[in-house]
Amino acid sequence: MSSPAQLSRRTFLSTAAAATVADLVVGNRLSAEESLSTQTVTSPTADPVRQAPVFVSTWDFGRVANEKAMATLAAGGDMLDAIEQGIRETEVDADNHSVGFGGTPNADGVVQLDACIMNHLYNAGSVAAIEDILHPISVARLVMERTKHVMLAGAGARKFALEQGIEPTEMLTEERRQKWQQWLKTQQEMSLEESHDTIALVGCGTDGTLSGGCSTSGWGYKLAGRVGDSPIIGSGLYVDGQVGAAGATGLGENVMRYCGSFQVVEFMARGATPEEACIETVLSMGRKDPLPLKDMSLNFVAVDRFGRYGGAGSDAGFRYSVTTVEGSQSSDAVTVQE
Ligand code: SD4
Repeated sequence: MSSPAQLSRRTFLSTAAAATVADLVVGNRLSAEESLSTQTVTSPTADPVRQAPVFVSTWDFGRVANEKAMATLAAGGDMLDAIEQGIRETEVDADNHSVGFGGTPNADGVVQLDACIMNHLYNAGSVAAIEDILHPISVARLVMERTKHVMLAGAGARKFALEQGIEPTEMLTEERRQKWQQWLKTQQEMSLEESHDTIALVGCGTDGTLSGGCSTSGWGYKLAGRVGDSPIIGSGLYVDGQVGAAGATGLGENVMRYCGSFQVVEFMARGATPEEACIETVLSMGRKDPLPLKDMSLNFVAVDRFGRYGGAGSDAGFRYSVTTVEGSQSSDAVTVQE
């Protein structure tokens, strides 16, 4: 079997038909002429110089999480500490209505949270539909480190967290409770934009160590017990310590049917850059699914073991944040549409 280094030198052949891809990629940083459709994407003949540490996360607010992750690393934490501490920042932000405290509740008015974490050694922990817990990402880590399981759900996940000494917290804010009561009158489905603030945070450490995490309150006013892509290893997050890491935001029902983040990492394993891998994953899902891409809400961020990073999604407004030792920036991801 080829080593990852050999794999990275392989020629990466886009599987898409040329015309189709040219029609679909309308990214701001990838013109149709440059798109994967019109050329064979050849990965470098030598490994690129590693540019790490780097943290990459979904949306503009991810910047705060990235910077906390970088500070944690600088203070002597490891990559998993960095990811956990970074995501905890988002989880306590009451202004983010799709993650942690202040998250939008389910149809019964209960905030149910999903989160997962994964390291470079294929160890993972996850909690799904957990209630009353301020930091689901930390419980996910405890599942990984202190149990023989990968995933705990619902009442069992909550019980485990309390047994670990975590105090229960009411996660529904008064503001969200009032919104939910208004919603009860119409029960109108939440738009994609309103449900759109999951944090997926992936990073590459100075020595190439990869890790990632994801946390969300999920689709607003979902049915009680609904679990999205975010806590599912391979869907909302995947880390291959020898290749790269990827995370997702968007409509979990669509991401999880295709194991989205796993696909991104697999494209990187075959030589794609992180950005190419995100684009190819969205394209591949779009080709298979009867839904138009514009209605699928599939958005990914990725980093590889060289510290290269990228993002792409089917949502025109999808943005992502990057933090290196030089600073942070948030920018538009490549948009992939029909
Ligand atoms: C979910 N993927 O539960 C999450 C929602 C999301 O930004 O990403 N919001 O389906």
